Amino acid sequence: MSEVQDDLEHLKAHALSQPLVEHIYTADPSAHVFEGRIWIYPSHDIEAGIPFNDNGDHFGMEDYHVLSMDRPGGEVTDHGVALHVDDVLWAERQMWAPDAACRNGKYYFYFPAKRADGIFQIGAAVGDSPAGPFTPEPSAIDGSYSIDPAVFEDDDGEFYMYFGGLWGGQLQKYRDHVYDEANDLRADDEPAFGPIVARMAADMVSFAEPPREILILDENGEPLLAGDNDRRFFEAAWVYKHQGRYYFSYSTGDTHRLCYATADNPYGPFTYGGAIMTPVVGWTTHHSIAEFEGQWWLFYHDSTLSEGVTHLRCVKMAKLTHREDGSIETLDPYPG
Ligand code: FUB
Repeated sequence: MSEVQDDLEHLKAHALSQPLVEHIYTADPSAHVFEGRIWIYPSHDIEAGIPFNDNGDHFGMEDYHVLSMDRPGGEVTDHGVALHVDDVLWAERQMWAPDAACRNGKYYFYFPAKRADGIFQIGAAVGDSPAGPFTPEPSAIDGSYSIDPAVFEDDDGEFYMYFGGLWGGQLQKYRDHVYDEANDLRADDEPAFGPIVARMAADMVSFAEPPREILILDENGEPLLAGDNDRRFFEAAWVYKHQGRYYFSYSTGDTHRLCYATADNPYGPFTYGGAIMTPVVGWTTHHSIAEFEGQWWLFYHDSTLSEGVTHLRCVKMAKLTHREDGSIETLDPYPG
């Protein structure tokens, strides 16, 4: 056994938790409690045979499966294909990290995909069951761009979509929400790119307002800088509320951490709070957070199931703890 394989075996043996399913590769788990059951909306990883690059073209996913369980540790059901790229008129490839929401008994599924011109947008699809299938809208959500939609329902019944991702996610190509191929990453001493937010319209398949950029501030109230790779937003937005505060959590991408920031309203600015999880096996790290019967859970992925292949991942879940002061205890995915 090589040294690398030896290390992987050790990490697998000492993992915080095990894959929720092993019959398919899954990633980017967005978890919700609908109708008293835990529903997980993951990416469905496949070996698409596309060479690796920094744009993530090797993440060539084509469809989505929905997973569910009646309780943590319960049997996980795979509800089969809920949506396929061939059924989406506007999309051509790369069905990346999705999310879902429920409003007035209807279920809405949100997903990023590349159009034929290679530009990512975010689509919506509608169904009558949390398991799908979902019927896609004929066009992408007007005003949406980049990747990784996460839809948060506030206590007043308003829904907000958070989205955006750097590098292959194309967020750096936008200024004031307009794409230009000539745009690129900001200099290290400039403010970091923020995630984007827009309130959803009542139809849940369009925005009620123009998208706006969110600021994440440091401990001195200054915007995190583009060169602050350990703390700045990269991709994989998620929002939830705990004890009246809004928690925005995300991946730092090239430094492979899950971090969070808090605010007193859904638009921010958010103030950086700390790390939720240290790096996992594999390049990407992407999560969601949900409460089930009074316990908070972190849903995340790593690449242990494929022995470290970065685009063949497996979703997992672990208990998450908020301290009395609202801060989050940092999890080590391989504590042994
Ligand atoms: O799964 C494809 C991409 O990898 C996601 O959209 C990102 O968040 C990263 O997990």
